[in-house]
Amino acid sequence: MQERLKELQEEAIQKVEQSSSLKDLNDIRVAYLGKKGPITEVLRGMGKLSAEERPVIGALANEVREAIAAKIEAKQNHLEEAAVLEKLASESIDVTLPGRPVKVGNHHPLTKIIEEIEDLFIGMGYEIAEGPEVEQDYYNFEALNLPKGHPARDMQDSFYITEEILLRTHTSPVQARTMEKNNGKGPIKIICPGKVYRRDNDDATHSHQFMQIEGLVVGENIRMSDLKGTLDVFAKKMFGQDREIRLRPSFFPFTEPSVEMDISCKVCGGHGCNVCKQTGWIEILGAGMVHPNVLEMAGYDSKKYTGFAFGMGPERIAMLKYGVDDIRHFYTNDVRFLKQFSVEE
Ligand code: 2NL
Repeated sequence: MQERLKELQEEAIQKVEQSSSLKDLNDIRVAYLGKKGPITEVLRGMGKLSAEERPVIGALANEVREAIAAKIEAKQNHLEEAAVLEKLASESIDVTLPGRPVKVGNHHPLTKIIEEIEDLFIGMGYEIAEGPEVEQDYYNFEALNLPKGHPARDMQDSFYITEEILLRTHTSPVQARTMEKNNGKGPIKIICPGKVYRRDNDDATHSHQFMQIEGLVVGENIRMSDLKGTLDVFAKKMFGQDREIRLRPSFFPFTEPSVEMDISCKVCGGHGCNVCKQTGWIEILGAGMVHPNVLEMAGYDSKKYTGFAFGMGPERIAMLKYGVDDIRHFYTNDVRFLKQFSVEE
């Protein structure tokens, strides 16, 4: 019987050594140490042994069982550790591998134009001012020298919410509000970008919703020459140092005198082509000296304070700068169009 136990121990230990998985180990455990295993069987048969043999065999059987159990446990620890190491090795990350490129979008062409213009004027000491798109008739028209019934209101046919509330037709009300807030004091140097609305039928050059950027300077001794110098800096920075500007007399109800600014045509160098409609000049914006009525309504003494203002359409600037032939491209969100502006400057 002692020999049988020794054999069992050797046999089990050999199997444990040869095992290569936790499942094998468990099978061995069940086979040798389980309730139906050979060692349990030996212990069960102890009753048949003599009183001298019993403690010897009992002690040996326990020894054998513990030896096998210890061997199984050691092997189990070893297998578990090996599994962890293997998992770690297989999951290690090579941090030196190049990353996968992330698809990045780009700014909308109008956003690019507006930010470029903002930066340019911030560089000249201007601040950005914004205001509501749903506006009072007073700030959109009256405060800008466009009383009710004024014929020039027809040019800015609008979307009315009520008799007195409308979608703003230009960003000028932001400037009127800023002047009012300054309580008759200068100086003011602001740029007002934003969405504006007009009741219009959309075509290649018209949109019922579009962008505007206006500028306003109010202070003492602000003169027409300041306006001209400012617009010259703007035109050259925006379209190239080789561009000339030209001011033509015009009319706006909120400025007096009023002008329209053209830049020299780069395509033909001034000789006349399709882009400049054979004139050598391209119209860019409207401007003028702030009308005394507008200054007075905002609380300024128009004898002491003067100012200049200008307004332009970013769509038009973008169309000229990027060669876009239809304003509707800016609003139909065709990614094939928008992607062409993906190289950020
Ligand atoms: C254009 C012309 C212009 C202004 C906008 C303005 C604002 C105030 C007072 C005086 Cl608060 N003027 N704005 C002046 C002249 C022209 O815009 O063709 N815009 C697209």
